[in-house]
This record gives sequence, C-alpha cells and structure tokens, in this order.
Amino acid sequence: MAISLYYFESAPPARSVLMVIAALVLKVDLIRINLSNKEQFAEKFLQRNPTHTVPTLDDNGFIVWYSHAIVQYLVDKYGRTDELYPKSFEERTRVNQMLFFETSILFPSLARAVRPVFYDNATAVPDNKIKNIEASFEFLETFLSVTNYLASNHLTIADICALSTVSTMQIFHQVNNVKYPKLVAWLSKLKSLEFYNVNLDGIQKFTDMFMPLLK
Ligand SMILES: N[C@@H](CCC(=O)N[C@@H](CS)C(=O)NCC(=O)O)C(=O)O
Repeated sequence: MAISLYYFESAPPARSVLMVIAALVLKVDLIRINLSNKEQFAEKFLQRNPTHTVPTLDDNGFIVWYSHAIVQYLVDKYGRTDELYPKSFEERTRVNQMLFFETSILFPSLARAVRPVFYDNATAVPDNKIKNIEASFEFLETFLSVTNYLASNHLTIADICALSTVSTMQIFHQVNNVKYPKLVAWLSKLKSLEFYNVNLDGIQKFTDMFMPLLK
C-alpha cells in the first residue's frame, strides 16, 4: 500500500502539504476531492475525515487530517533530517507556535476575506477583512525582524504553511514592499525554492475561480 493525499489544489492547506511532500521528495498518490462539486461529503470520504476537509492523508490506513498535523507527521516519519520540524524541544516549540499562529490568525484572515465573495455574492473583499489581512502581515513582518524565517534562522514547516496562505492572499491583496520589506524578501526567497512549483497550479485555479467574481 501507498501513502495517499486527498487534496484540492485551490485549497491553501492542501497546497502546504503538497509543498512539504515535494520538499521531502516523497512518493504520494494524489486523490483529488473536488470541493466545487461537494465531493468532500461523499460517505467514503466522511469515514476518513468526519470534518470533510482537505487535506486528508491516508498512510497505509493511518488517517490524518488537518494540514499542520499532516506536515508534522510527514517530517517526523519520513524526513531524512529533522530540519523542517526540529526535534530539539525549544526549536520545535517555536515551530509549533508559528503553526498555531497560522491556523488561528493567518489562515482565518484569508478564509474570512474570501467567503463573502465565494458564498454571499459580494463583489469586493470587504475593507474590514483587508484590515485583518494587513494586521497579519504586520505580525509576519515583526516575526521576520527577529529571525530570517518565521520560527528560526532556517526553513521549517511553519514557513511552508504560511507561504500557501500568503501567496493566496496576494491574488487579491499585494504585500506592500515599503511597509513589509522583510515579508516581501521572505516571500521571494521561498518562491525561488524548487518545492514552490507545486503551489502554482492551485494559485492559478484559485485566481480563475475568484477574480471573475470581483467587480
Ligand atoms: N485547518 C484545516 C483547514 C482545512 C480546510 O478548511 N479546508 C477547506 C478548503 S480551504 C475545506 O476542505 N473545506 C471543505 C468543507 O469544509 O466542507 C487544515 O489546515 O487542514
């Protein structure tokens, strides 16, 4: 049996896992769950993940859902080194801290911005949602003035999870170079890495779905 990832390329959390898989050079079977067709509610998928979200990983029958838990698991189990998710207690805590920031502040500021457009017929991202995104950018800029990457001076899974979210925000709201020079530099450094290629298809599909809805 193999490792399977249930994904939808437009979903940023799924793209975080795709990028970590690419960074680890793992062989994983990709199973597309088309959220636009509500395939996540199929009984077979709900048995694997009752919360009906992508990404969901099936490693020879061991099921993990929630992108942050999946990337932690993949590096712990399959990483040739622990660099992306260090085992040292303090370093790992710093990475976990940033993963919690990603899941509780950064990603929700994206989700809350796009929801009115996708689901409530809004034709622009509401100003207060843009303000939340800007607040997230300010946090990221502050983190990056302490260390070169979000959780340490080297790349970790925290950077990759944040990258999928920020690169999606950039579709409709650019990161200002003057206000956030460190964040802009971090983005361009990460986008030059080889694993970033697997993010591009999803960014394009998200753009194709989202931008025509704006006036
Ligand atoms: N915190 C979760 C979020 C996953 C999530 O919300 N995925 C969305 C797509 S971005 C989804 O699958 N939505 C389908 C649904 O809720 O039915 C993670 O990191 O995996």
